[in-house]
Amino acid sequence: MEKIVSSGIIDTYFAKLKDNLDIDAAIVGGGPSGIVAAYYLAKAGKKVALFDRKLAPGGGMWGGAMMFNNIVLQEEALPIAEDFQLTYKPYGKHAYVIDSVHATSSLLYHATQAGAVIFNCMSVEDVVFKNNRVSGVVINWTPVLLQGMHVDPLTVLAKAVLDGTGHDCEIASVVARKNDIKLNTPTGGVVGEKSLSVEEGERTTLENTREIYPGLFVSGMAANGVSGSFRMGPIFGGMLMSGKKVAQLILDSLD
Ligand code: 48F
Repeated sequence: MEKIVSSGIIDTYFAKLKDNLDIDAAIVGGGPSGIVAAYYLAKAGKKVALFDRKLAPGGGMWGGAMMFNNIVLQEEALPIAEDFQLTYKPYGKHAYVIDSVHATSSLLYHATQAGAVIFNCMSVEDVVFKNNRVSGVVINWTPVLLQGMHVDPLTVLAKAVLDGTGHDCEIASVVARKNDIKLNTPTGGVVGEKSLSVEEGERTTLENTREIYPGLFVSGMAANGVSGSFRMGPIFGGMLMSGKKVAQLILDSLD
């Protein structure tokens, strides 16, 4: 039995990894926007893998606000909440409150049920850059990077790469820094996010969700970060809507 447990895990894990070395969409970051994007892409029949450096993907959604584990959604995001079968309660005018653990686990459940493959404990440290196009991601184990070990990475080819890494916009930053190119942002580089303004931040998250370089898309806080817009705190409708919007943009580009 000991041997079956170990070989079962090893055989199937490596088959899963091998099966995802050339995919339609590579999503970097399992925050709400990345998971929602993974769900709609997988639902549309695309081959999609999501990489998150943490043991538990979910990004900034688990902790609510200051670890008060509830989050707020606005009315416009309710159709997405329905798609993920989230249970919410109205609070005040046009606001809805959801238990953040229920919300995060439901997002992850539906994305994986739809066929998105999640690789946790894996960091994306760079992209594959070919013919002036972002063409995949460069992956390594998070503990390798945390330890500062000099171990070379592996690559995953992807027709589209989504930077859903949140406030630090890590993938857009590495692409801009290394390749002497201009991104589709106000400065041509990563502008960096502004302080907190809820309505403005929510609105611009959706506006800033776009392809910022051939093959490279941004969603969620990374979208606002690259374009120099506001953060918004523990209201998550913009994140969900950004994930849905970017999935459609990627689908359009794939077709
Ligand atoms: O920050 P995060 O939750 O992304 P998001 O979808 O949502 C933002 C909100 O949570 C919140 C907010 C809402 O109002 O302001 O902050 O923009 O999740 C980002 C995920 O990306 C992972 C990280 O572990 C987290 O789960 N991540 C970041 N960089 C990398 C990465 C990387 N280089 N490789 C792999 N995963």
